[in-house]
Amino acid sequence: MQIATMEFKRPASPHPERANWSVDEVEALLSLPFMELVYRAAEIHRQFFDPAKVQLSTLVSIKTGGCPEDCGYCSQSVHHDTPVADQPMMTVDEVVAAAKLAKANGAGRFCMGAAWRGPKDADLQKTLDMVKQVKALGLETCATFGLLRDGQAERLKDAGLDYYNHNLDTAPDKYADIIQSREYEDRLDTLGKVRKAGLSVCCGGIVGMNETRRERAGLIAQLANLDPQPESVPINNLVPIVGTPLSGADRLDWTEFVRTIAVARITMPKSYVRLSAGRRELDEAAQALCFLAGANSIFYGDKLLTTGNPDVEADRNLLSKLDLSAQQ
Ligand code: SAM
Ligand code: DTB
Ligand code: SF4
Repeated sequence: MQIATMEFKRPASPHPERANWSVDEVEALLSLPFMELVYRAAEIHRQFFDPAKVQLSTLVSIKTGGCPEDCGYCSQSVHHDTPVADQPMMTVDEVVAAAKLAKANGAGRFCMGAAWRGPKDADLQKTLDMVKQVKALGLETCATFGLLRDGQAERLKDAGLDYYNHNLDTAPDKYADIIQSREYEDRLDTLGKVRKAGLSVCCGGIVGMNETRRERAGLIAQLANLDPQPESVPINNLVPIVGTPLSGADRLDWTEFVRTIAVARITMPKSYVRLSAGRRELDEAAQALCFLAGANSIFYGDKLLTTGNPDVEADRNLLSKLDLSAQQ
């Protein structure tokens, strides 16, 4: 029996890319009947992407712990008594070995994270070699080093960096409840520097921090109103860390997580939406719904920065069961 290949019908765009989303509009989308919301997001996803492809990014923490910032969710802040200790920076060889493994496992992008408020120039210098050598392996490169000072984004770009990850994390009016050591404006300033240097922007946030649906809408409106919109939008579900102020946060219901993904897809139709931290708490069926609702990227590899992620084997099985494949 011959099975007809499905043709993707491209519906007319319901809206051009736009940078004037109001929080009310985004909240209204989040509040649509669940099935209607997923359906609309899936339609838009098909308009701009091959829905059978998933982008795979592998993370490595090149400098773990001892961070002077006080982010209420983070295992690496010196302000919280967590099981994560301050460790020295990885060597270039160690980072390159991790990148080779990521490539052998099928990742397309390698993301280097550091527990810094921002890089000192001497530390940044050491990372440039990492970026150069990882890029030379044929991987896309991403870095997340915190706030950048003038000139630092350009140096990363010259070394071969493709993406800079810098999250807005939550709604502007919720920020001070979560982080006191910096302001929303500081994050926006670094995002501006990253854009100006010609780097691609990876910018998303965390849900499940006891925020309201309206506050989730506030985060998404901020992300969608970045002009141009970020190329990559990681949506993290809080991984509760013992010893942090948010360790006891109420778990977000999985349907609300799927809603967040769907609305990110609708409001940022051309961005990669990454199903990020917290995936171990989502069963396969919920992850499948996230892919249907427009997620088209994951963190791939047994570890995130300091916490676990589904192992490579489990992800391969899941993608295979869903007839999804890695974007080359
Ligand atoms: N220090 C840099 C910074 O804050 O930009 C880079 C590393 S920081 C760990 C990167 C991102 O990881 C944060 O912006 C946040 O979105 C996410 N993150 C950190 N801890 C998390 C947690 N416990 N659960 C979910 N996401 C988390
Ligand atoms: C992002 O949005 N999520 C990643 C990456 N960018 C750097 C980090 C998730 C961290 C989860 C908690 C941990 O492993 O410490
Ligand atoms: Fe430091 Fe980043 Fe953790 Fe905040 S999220 S404490 S800046 S490592």
